[in-house]
Amino acid sequence: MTSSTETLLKDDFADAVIEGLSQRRKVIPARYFYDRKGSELFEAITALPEYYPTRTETALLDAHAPEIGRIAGPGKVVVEFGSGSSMKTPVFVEAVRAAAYVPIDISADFLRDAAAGLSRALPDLDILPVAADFTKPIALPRSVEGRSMIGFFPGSTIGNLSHAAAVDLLRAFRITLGADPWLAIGIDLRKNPRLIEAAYDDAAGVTAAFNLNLLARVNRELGGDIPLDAFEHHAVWNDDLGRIEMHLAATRDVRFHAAGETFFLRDGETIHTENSHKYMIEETRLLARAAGWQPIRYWTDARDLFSLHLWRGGGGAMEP
Ligand code: AVI
Repeated sequence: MTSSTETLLKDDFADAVIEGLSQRRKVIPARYFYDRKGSELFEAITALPEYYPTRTETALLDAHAPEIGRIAGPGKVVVEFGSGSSMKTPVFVEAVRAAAYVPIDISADFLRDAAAGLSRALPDLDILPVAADFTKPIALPRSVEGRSMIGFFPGSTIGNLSHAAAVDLLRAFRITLGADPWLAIGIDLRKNPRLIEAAYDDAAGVTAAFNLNLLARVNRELGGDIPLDAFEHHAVWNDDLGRIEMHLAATRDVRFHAAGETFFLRDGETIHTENSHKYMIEETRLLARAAGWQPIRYWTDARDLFSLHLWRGGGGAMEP
């Protein structure tokens, strides 16, 4: 990353923290979890016994990615939104017999790691990284223009968005993927809330450390003096909104500085840091259709924990 990009991202973080902590209901957007330390902690979360999504989705991909390849047809360009997760990408790219792989990420660091990891696993694959914000429709490299593409969006990252933002994102994917777009997407399912709460509040405290790292990051990057011992991790199922929420709750009245401002939280007040929506299958279909996708097939595990979907876009005729 160039230093001017770093400065821009830092300003963006400072603005988001000032805005979020100035509200009556305090928030820091979840996208700021993923500095290097946060990304390492997230990797550790994916291996926890309570965190079922990653291993369930991996098993679904192992079992069904070849079928996705058969239905969508071989020789597609695989476009991954978000840097490749080292475990899932090679399995998918190989199973669909991809002609090329285009990882898209806003972070040049993550992209470099993803491309290097994949070229070691699949040395003959044509890899064309794109550093861009994929939440808006973007132009892909000229060499893949006009070729048939399949988007890959695993991990139920879609669940971290509001429903409206999820529809906008899925619409942007459809436009980015050209005239005959396909999408393979992992979506976590609604289930017994106790299982979900355990997945977001593990016994080893890794998710708590992941959540608290956000405050540590404010201290490191924005000259903050937040006393971390005045906050604890909460993970709460919100049944009305079908989502697990993560908060950082003040355990006493606390005053601190960050990004040049002073903030105050009362004992028990929280900073809302993340939503992770869980869907019913019927809701995944509504989501697909609202964004101009046609659900083709889906697969779930034996316990109905997680779902893997194959959708097809309506072709070039569809309105953005
Ligand atoms: C990245 N995302 C899909 C994860 C999730 O499950 O919502 C982030 C996460 N937060 C806590 N644990 C995992």
